[in-house]
Amino acid sequence: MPRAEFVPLSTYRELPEEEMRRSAHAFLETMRRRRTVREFSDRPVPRGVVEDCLLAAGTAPNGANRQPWRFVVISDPAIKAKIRTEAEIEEKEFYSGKAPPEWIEALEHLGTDEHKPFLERAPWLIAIFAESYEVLADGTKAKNYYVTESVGIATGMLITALHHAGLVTLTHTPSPMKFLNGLLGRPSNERPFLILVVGYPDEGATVPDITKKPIEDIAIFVE
Ligand code: IYR
Repeated sequence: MPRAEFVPLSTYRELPEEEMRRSAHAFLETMRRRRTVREFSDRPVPRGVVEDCLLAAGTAPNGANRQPWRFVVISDPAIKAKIRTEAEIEEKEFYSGKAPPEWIEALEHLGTDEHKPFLERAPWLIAIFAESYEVLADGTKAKNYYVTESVGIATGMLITALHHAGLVTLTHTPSPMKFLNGLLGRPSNERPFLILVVGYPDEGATVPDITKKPIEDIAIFVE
């Protein structure tokens, strides 16, 4: 691959320190309002909003700029119903014996079970795939790098963008998710990463009363 041309960093914007502090803190407050929601309204969400959030996710840093993510964005009720059926088959197995007891116990406080009505009710499902390698026009394979890290970062940015737009999400990971390739017609070089459920919260939606770890528990400063 030819060496990239370099251009001036013209998009960077430095903030005066006071504004930097305010901005960092305001963003923290914004992010503290994000909650994973399992009760969705069926109110439609404009496709353009989802497109902008996907483009924001697509700005994510990633291995060798290969951008190894694919987002399959579904509003078709028939496809959503099929995803729900398949996911509930996997989840039923998970909750009735496949998952080790300590995993089930760790999930107890979240109140999850094998029923996944949100997969049909929410206006959008985004099935996120990680492209393990790219198949070039001549059929040869081009390796991708740090695929899981890259897709994880992009997914985090997508969740953040959707929250910033006033929507709620649920990261849903039926396991195994291989059925998504067949259902959505994706090739075998794309591995299902997760399903992001997107929409408005249902009226009266509730969330588990949980907290996030304080700074001492998540960060070690070496100064
Ligand atoms: N995929 C299952 C189980 C599940 C697992 C974890 I880790 C969670 O944080 C939540 C649920 C489900 O969606 O119910």
